[in-house]
Formats: sequence, structure tokens, C-alpha cells
Amino acid sequence: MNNQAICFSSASARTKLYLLLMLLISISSALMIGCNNKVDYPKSVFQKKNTLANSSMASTKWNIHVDGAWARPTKAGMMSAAYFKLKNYGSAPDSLIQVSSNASKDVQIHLSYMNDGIMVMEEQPFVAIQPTEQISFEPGGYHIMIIQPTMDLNEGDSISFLLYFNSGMIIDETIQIGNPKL
Ligand SMILES: [Cu+2]
Repeated sequence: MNNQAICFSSASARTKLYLLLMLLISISSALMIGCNNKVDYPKSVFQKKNTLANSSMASTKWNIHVDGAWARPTKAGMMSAAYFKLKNYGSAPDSLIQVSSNASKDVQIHLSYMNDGIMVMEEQPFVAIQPTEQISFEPGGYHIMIIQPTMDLNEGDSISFLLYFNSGMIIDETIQIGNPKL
């Protein structure tokens, strides 16, 4: 009841196209829940879903790894972004459809690109990844936008992310604050 209300109010701000895509994604995956990242589920709920997802997957058909993850340091209430590489080692295409984090109730998949000489960014309903494909989430491209983190994100800290895929797979990833290459 309460969850429904939260979903509704956050959905009203989105475009019709986005709603349509979300609807299609919902239909295509029984394990996908529409507004997860807007609701503070206890960790145990996620773990239960993770087990369900794994038991319904055929061995390595879906097998996606996260590599080199990091997020920008920032203060509570300011924006941050997380970056990583996704590599599909499986034999089936899949799509990243949603991300949640313990650092913020509002975490979005974004794409930055140049438009008439100006860098803009746009929320993405999903990011598809083909077998053997590697997709870089990096400054100036795809990134995970952390809207108003509820805590300071200091260099060396780590925060948790859950990456939801269309196959039902959920990756539980701990991400370090600060670029390890800088
Ligand atoms: Cu962004």
C-alpha cells in the first residue's frame, strides 16, 4: 500500500516513453520489481530475491562481472556518480535495468553525451549488454548517478550497490569511494 504510493508519486515525473519501457521490462521479468530503488527494503529481502534469481538461472547462460568500480567523493546531500566496467561472460544478452544503494534512496542509470557542444545527461531505462560485450561506465558516458547521498562519501569509504538485470540476476557490489587510478 505504502510502496504503491511511493511508486506512483515518483513515476509521475517521468516521461511516457520511460513508463512504457518500464512496463515492458516488468512484463518480461517476473522477478523485476518496479520501484525498488525508491523503497528502503531491508537487506534480507534482497538476499532472498538473489537466491530466487540464481536458482532459476541456467548455469552460465547469464554471467556478468563488475570490474574496477569506484565512486566520486562528495558530501551528504550533493550528487555523486559511480563507475565500473560490465562484462558479459554468458551466452545470452542481458540488460541492467535498475540500481539501488545503501548511500541514497535515489540512484539512477545515466548517460552523458555531447549535444550541440554542450554535455548533457539523461536517465536510461536500461543498458543492454550482448554476450562477450564489455560496457564502460565512465566519466562522460554511462554512469550511476547517486542523487543526494544520505552520508558523506569520503575517499577510502565503501558503499553497497545492488545491480538488477532483466534476467533476474542481482549483483551485490561493494564500491570504493575515490578513483584508485588517481
Ligand atoms: Cu548523471
